[in-house]
Amino acid sequence: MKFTKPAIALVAGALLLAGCSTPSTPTNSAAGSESASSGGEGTALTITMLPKNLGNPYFDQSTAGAEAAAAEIGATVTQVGPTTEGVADSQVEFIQAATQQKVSAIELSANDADALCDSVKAAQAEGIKVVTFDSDTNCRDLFINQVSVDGVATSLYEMIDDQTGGSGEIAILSAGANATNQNAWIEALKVKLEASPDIKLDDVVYGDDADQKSFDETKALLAKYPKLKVIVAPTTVGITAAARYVSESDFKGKVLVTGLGTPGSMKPYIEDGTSKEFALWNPEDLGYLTTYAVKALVDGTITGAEGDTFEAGRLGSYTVGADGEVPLGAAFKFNAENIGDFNWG
Ligand code: RAM
Repeated sequence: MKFTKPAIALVAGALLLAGCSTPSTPTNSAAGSESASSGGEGTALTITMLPKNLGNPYFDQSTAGAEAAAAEIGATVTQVGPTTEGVADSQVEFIQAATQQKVSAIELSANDADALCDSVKAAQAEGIKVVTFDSDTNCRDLFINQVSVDGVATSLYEMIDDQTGGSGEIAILSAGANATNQNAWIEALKVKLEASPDIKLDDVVYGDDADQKSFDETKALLAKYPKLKVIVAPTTVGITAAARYVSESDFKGKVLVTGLGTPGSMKPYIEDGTSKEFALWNPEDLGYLTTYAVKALVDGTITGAEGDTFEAGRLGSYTVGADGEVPLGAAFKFNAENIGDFNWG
């Protein structure tokens, strides 16, 4: 994917806008938090928002976006989810609970492509629309995809190539071992790395989007592979935990941490040199777009077929692509030159 200046400017503008808003703070319990709105018209649209886990600054942003859209369309968003680790088992319970509550729709970032499908299909059988965002399943009505898999893998590859200087050992610290999005990005990255035979991928380890586990996995990685040049964490929780470990250890100044992160949590590590550059998209826009897509599905404006179009408030018009995917946009790279412009996450 090319990172043209207009595209970067566009994404940067959207990110700056997101930085001006006040993100909601989800509860840190499995009970969930509710945001009701009296704005807009139409029937009572009730949405269960089920991220991979709670207490994750990335999902704080996507939920804030969902709530902003809900306020505009008169919907209710209730966030629920696993309290710590991003794993599939507990997501099943939340899907079953939402099904019993007969909500209109579930917005889901899946910790597994297949393990949730029995519960998702049971929800759909009750007429509930299931729209994935961020991380897909093999059973849903629509997937709101932040950036194409190739787009994410290209950004990761470019940063690795730059930060290793084209040779040396790297390792990946991922989220859950079955996370659909991370696994797709890692597979695409491995293909790109074939073009750089002097870059050696030593290992892929999993922190489950849990801070302590990600910290411990980073420590273990560096004990096992002390010559690592770059740790690549394509997860906002993982990258921050990895950067914290490196910045407090003797590896500071020797190992760079890159991947996908939120600017707020990574700012200290850009400033102290532990991270030279990392990337992300706008998770608030992702939640916002997802909620407008849900409205269009429930209204019957779209069915999820390729070519269907719908309006998404301040983001404008969107078209459903192949395989029921709606792409949000491009990734953006954060570094010392621009990190001061962002304060969210
Ligand atoms: C974490 C989650 C999420 C991913 C981001 C980059 O917050 O794993 O799924 O998209 O990182």
